[in-house]
Amino acid sequence: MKITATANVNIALVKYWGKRDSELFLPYNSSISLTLDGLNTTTTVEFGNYENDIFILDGKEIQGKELEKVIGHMKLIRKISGIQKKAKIVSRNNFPTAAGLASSASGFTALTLAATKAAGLDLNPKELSVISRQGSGSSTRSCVAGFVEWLKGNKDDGTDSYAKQIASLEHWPEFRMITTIVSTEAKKVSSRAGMAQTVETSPMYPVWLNTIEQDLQSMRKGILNKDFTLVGTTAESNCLKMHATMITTIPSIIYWQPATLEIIHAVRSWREKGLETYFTIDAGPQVKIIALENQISEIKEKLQGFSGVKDVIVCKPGQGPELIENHLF
Ligand code: 2P0
Repeated sequence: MKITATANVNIALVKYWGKRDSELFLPYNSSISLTLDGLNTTTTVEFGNYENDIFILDGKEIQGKELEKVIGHMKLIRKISGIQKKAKIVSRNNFPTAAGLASSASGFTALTLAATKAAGLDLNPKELSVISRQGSGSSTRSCVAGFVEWLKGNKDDGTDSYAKQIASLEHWPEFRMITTIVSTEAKKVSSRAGMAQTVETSPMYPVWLNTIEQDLQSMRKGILNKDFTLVGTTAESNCLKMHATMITTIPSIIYWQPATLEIIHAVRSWREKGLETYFTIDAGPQVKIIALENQISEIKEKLQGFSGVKDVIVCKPGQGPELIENHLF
């Protein structure tokens, strides 16, 4: 049977950076994110008489490392479901893959939903997130709508490391994330390799782990009370702490470009002048601005003055993954 699923990207407000088990994708710390409306991956899966799994992304047949990741995930789904057949997988992002947005998050969530369903499984969001996690950590959080916590769990088998909703998208509909695209070049150090190096070599990593519970507590409280200042200040300082662990990794990982720093300074100066916004940055140069709906037109206008900003994408809280009827092949 042919099944098609769609899933949104998510952006972390308290970040995931470091695995305690890289086979099962178990993180050292819990993380909190917002699933975003409008930035999504659509994936069609069909098990059939194929010699090997075939993966086509945005019209191109994928080989090498990216294909290996997908095959590894399909093996897991075959093991769980008992299905033997190989599959054809066709996938499409509605944003440029190289834009440094979380394409592996939406990608593995859409793949997990479509492939498990095509294999005859009917999973709830918690079960889906446990399987999706083993394709890519950040995809755990795209399995659920709105404001989401990926619980790190304590068990060795990973059954208690899954995504749980903190608040639905109706809870805070005015909340916005603005992605500024400053570079579309592929990054030199992948998140997967980067976080492993950080855990191994950064003298700041213990500080990250020692202060994360406080950040998680503040973020949960900020979201539940719709306290924009608490959410923004916590997100910004958590992001800077994560980048401090990256920068102090040996060899150093610096994802920022000059335009990244330019926007950081701009957000801080807007704030001093009364436009209360905050920033967060992932494993790449793009800056995400945390804002509220009534600030969007002013921020967009201000960003027009930045020659380093190639594109601006505004997103509101989004849905979890869904099955759809429009197959890609
Ligand atoms: C996050 N990032 O919380 C953090 C912030 C990047 C910086 O999750 O190895 O692509 O597949 O688990 O999920 C990126 O990590 O890495 C990430 P794997 P993934 O959003």
